[in-house]
Amino acid sequence: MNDSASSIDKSKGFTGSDFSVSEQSRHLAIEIFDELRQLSPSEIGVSRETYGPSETAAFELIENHATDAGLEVQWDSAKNMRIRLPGEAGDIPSVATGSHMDSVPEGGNYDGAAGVIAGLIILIDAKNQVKRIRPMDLYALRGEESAWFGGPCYFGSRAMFGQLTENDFTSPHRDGEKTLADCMRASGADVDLLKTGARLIDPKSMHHWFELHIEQGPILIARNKPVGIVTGIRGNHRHRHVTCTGEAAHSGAVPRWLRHDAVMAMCDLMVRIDEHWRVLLEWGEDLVVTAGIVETNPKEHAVSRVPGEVSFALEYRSQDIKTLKSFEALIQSECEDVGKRRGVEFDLGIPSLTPPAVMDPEVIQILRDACDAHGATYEVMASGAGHDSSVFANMGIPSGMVFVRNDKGSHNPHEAMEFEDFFVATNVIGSAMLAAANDQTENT
Ligand code: HGY
Ligand code: MN
Ligand code: MN
Repeated sequence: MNDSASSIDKSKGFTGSDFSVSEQSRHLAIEIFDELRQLSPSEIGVSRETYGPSETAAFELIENHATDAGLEVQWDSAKNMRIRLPGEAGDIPSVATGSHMDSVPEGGNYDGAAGVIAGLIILIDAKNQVKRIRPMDLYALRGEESAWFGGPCYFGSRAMFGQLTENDFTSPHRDGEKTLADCMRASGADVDLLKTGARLIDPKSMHHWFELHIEQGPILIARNKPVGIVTGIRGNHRHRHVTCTGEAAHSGAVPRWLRHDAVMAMCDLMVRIDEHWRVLLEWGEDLVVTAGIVETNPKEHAVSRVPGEVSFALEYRSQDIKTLKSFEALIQSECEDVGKRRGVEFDLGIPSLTPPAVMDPEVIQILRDACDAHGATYEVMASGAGHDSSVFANMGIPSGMVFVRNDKGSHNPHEAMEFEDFFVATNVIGSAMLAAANDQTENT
């Protein structure tokens, strides 16, 4: 990968788009990635549990490096961490970057953490650049993943804006023994304050939001480009615990026409859903559908027993909120039809809804200019994966995201981001932040 740092004449100092990561910070970043990986308790991949001890340990590691570098660290009531250059004026809207520190169970080391480490080395290297009008902040965010509590996500970033609901606080941990509120309290968050819906920051105190994140799909690899600039983020509907209830029966003695087989009914429903998905894609809709968890009851299921019940998770995502809503109606009508034909009953439960988000066109242009300044080829693309940036964008904060090429996908232990690509993307975000930090216009 071409090292774009050498393409910038550093004698000019940092002037807007001339940020480039120092040699020292490149080594520091690689060291921190390795330390983070060592911290994880899981044998396979990394498991930084949302509002769990392993996520807290990761925060403390970042905090130690930030204080060692002379940066100011503050924790909010949701135990998110804000890192800032010392002595920066607190009353001027800041230019912020960051991402989440949690991971899925046995996931990859770069999902989330790459954005925090990029922000840390940007602040460290920006220290010695010419004065900026605006402060620059790094946020390490809690609880972006839905994997530990079933459906809702973006807990830390939503808490910043007072958006957590009772449905969030009572979400059961995947181990079935505790709730999100229990885990937040154990991590030191002030749950009673968060339950009031109080905002932890004023959205107007943030002039721009930038997030560096690995691409979690295969597009940048396929296009052979190190960087992606994100146009929008899909929203999602998540039905964490759909049940289908039929009638258990002897697998040999009961003929097909008298069965109420819950698994067959679920398969019938999924084939219909898949067909609707195929047609909607042909009509040009943006939609992805996944049934990521399927369970018959281990206490009673058997080879020789027609399953009387099955539970499964159902998630669908789109950049268009109308597609999400109409697809939910389609699913409901198919549940009714399959239920009537097979004598079973579906219960879709109450889905957790996460709205789509659009990245700010001006921020997209700043990022494009920064890529050009660094000679970095890039792909303009939508994000199928969800990100905290959608919370900031939907709060009206001009937001942008940069993807880093990453092989082998994500939400698995094989994530394979190249550090050279990471530094190209960090140079782009750093340059864009410095350009924004000297932007005199006020957000409307
Ligand atoms: O699930 C998501 O889209 C994100 O990676 N947490
Ligand atoms: Mn992520
Ligand atoms: Mn993730």
